Amino acid sequence: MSIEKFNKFKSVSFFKRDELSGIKIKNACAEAELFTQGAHLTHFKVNEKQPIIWCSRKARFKKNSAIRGGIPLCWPWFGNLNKNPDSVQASMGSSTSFAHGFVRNFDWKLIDFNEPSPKQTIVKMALFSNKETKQMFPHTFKLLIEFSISDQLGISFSVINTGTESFSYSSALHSYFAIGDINQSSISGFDQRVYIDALDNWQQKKQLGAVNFNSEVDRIYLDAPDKCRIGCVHQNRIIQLATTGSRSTVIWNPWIEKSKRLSDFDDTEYQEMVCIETANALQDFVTLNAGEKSNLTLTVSEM
Ligand code: TA6
Repeated sequence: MSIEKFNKFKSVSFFKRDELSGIKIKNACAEAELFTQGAHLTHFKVNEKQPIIWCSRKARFKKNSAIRGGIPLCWPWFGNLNKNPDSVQASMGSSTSFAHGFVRNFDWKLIDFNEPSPKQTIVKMALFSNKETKQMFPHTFKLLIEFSISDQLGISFSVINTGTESFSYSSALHSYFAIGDINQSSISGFDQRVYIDALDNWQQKKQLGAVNFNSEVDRIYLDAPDKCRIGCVHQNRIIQLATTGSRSTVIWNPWIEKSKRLSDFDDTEYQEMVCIETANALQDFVTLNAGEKSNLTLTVSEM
C-alpha cells in the first residue's frame, strides 16, 4: 500500500532504519517510533519527560529478526512452546522451535491513522494469516493492534478466529521499560501473588512485598493484578501499567550473566531496564472458537 495516502496526518512521518520501515509520531503531547515489522513500538516519550519505553543501543533492525527492546508482540505462543500447555502445543504446526511465536518477525499492514486532537495520534495495524503463518500455526486468523500516543501510551491487541475451527494460544506484550537504575527501582502490585519461577525449575512461589532486583528475575505471575507500578527513585517518577484481558504478568531482568550472552544487548544495559509483560501465559492461555475474538489492552502512564 502506498504511504502517500497517509501524508495528510500532521503528526506522522516515515523513515527507514537499516532494513526496516519505520513510522515516527510527533504530536503536541508526545512522540513515538514504530516499525511495520512486528507492529513493533520501540520508543515512547511524553514531551519534557524522559522516555518510558527502552530499546537497546545494540538493537538490530533487520528483516525476520526481533528488535531488542520496545514492545515485541509474542503470539501465538509465549516463551518456549514446549513449556506451554498441551492445548497450545496442539494448535501449532511445524518450525516452532524458537521463543515467543512468529508475529514479531512478520511485516504488518498499516491500516490507518487517526488524530482525534493535536495531542493524540492513533496508529492501526493488522496481520492476516497466510501460507507462511499456516506452516507454524495451521489456522486462519486476523490480528489487529491499535496504538494511542498521547500523555499516556495505549495499546489494544485483538485476535479474531476467522476460520472454522477453534485454536488456543498464549501471548504477551513484551514491554521493556526505561527505569534509569534497576538498583533504585521496584515493582509494586504483586504482593501475595503466586508466580512461576522460570529460573528455579518452574517452581510455584508466592511474592512477598514489592519485586526488587539483585540477580536475574524471570517470573510468570498467574492471576495477575490489572494494575501495577514501577517506582523509579533514580528518575523521581512512577510508571503505572493498567491492563484488561491479561491474566498473567511476566517480570524479567537479565542481570549480568544473561546480558553478556545476548548479542544485541550491552553488558551493562540490564541496569537501565525492566520488562513487565502483559500476557496470557501458561495455564492462562486463550481458546477461541470459530468467529470468536479476544482483546487485551495496556495503558502506560507516568505519575
Ligand atoms: O521475558 C521473559 C523471557 O521469556 C525471558 O526468558 C527472556 O528469554 C526474554 O523473554 C527475552 O526473550 P527473546 O526471545 O526476546 O530474547
